[in-house]
Amino acid sequence: MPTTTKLQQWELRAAFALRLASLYGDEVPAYNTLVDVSREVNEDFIRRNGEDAERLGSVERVTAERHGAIRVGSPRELSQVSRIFAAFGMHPVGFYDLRDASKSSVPVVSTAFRPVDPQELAKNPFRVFTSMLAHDDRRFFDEETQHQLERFVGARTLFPDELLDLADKSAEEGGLDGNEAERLLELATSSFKLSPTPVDHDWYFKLEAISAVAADIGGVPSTHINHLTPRVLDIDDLYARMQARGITMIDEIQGPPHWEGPDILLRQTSFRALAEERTFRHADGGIRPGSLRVRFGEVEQRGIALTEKGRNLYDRMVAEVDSWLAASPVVTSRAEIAEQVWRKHLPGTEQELALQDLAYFTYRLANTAPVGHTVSASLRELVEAGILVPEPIVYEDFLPRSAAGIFQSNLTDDGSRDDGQTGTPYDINRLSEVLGRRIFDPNELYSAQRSESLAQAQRTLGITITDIPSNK
Ligand code: OOG
Ligand code: NI
Repeated sequence: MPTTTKLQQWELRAAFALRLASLYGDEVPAYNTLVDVSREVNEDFIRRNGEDAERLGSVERVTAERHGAIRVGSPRELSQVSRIFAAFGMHPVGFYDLRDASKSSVPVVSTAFRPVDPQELAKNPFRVFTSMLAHDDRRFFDEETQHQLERFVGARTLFPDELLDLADKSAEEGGLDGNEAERLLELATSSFKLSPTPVDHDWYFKLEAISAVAADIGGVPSTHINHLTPRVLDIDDLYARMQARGITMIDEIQGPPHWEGPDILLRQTSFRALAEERTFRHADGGIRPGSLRVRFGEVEQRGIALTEKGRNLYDRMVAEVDSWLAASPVVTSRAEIAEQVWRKHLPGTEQELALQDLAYFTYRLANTAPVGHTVSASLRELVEAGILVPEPIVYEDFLPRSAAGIFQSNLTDDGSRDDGQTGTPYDINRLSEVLGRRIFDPNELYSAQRSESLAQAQRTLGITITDIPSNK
């Protein structure tokens, strides 16, 4: 008889998310307000919308749902962090290059660690947006600064060996027993705690003049959570309630607008970074208090995942909003313009999003499903006849432009960059090499879910569906 029960990866993941939330709530109390208001918003939304409210995720999932953001300084640190997340069943998905997504100086490339299996996502979808400093990118760092960064980051230890060993064991064995699980959680959580070690003043501010993000990563002796983000079902409501409480939010909600049709992708907003006390070590040897503003609170509302075709349409719509706004910046707001652009181009129903292959859905067989004696039918026929019911696949990833907007909205200064220099080439393959494991392509994951459900429908109905979308 086993004396200790083994904790599965999803249980470890749920516990890890909770511990980070309690750590971050202690460090940044405004985060607790955000979580309280998010809960109120969700409860009211569910009261107003009944069952429909759970269309994009169960109440249990959405209430527990968080994403975190962390930043590391080197390929070595990134590969270590990826071993830690693997212990919790979180795998790298997607590549985001924020260096070009922003006019400010944001010298990072990123991926997100998250569960990839739909059942695992349903149990606990905790995900962490993880950025690595591109310290060798000449547009931001000259040779001397690059070497200083390499020395500084190379000399620190973010994650103790004991943590990495336990993490590898959990990844291999699919979880850990009680005592080891506790130790893993303790060590993993404390490696994201804000360090009390004094910050080298001159080094930090040398980096900050180049990029506040670079200073937050390479100017301090350890790493920390940058933000934790609860999920809400109505972000407009959340925004209004936070303002009403006197909390200054960034100017607008990033991503798609509010409109009467289906929610797509991801809408996000945040409150501004708050001043936090830190101690600094000065050139004269003195240690004195000061403050930094780098950490903030963010909130998000998730919509349906778009196919490549849908994503291209999305990008065209965003471009249309931009050019329209540039032509009439004073009279109209981005949100109003976007709402009109959405109405003009995007189908107003989930069913059409599915049938025009703009967004990802799985297909459920209706309880009463007589197909007759046919051997084949099109997806449109089956859906319009009510035989197959499209169920939306929620977008589990991030948007580079919103991410850049979130980074940027919290910078007091644009920093400096020299676009005459050539940037270090990074893409999903190069970052996969750094991680030592393949980064999943989000579209492949969504598309596999759709294909599986359609294959199942064909088997059950005993017919061929003629127009199954084949690509991503
Ligand atoms: C990450 C910013 C990106 C999001 O939600 O898009 C992000 C960071 O500030 O480190 O978290
Ligand atoms: Ni975020």
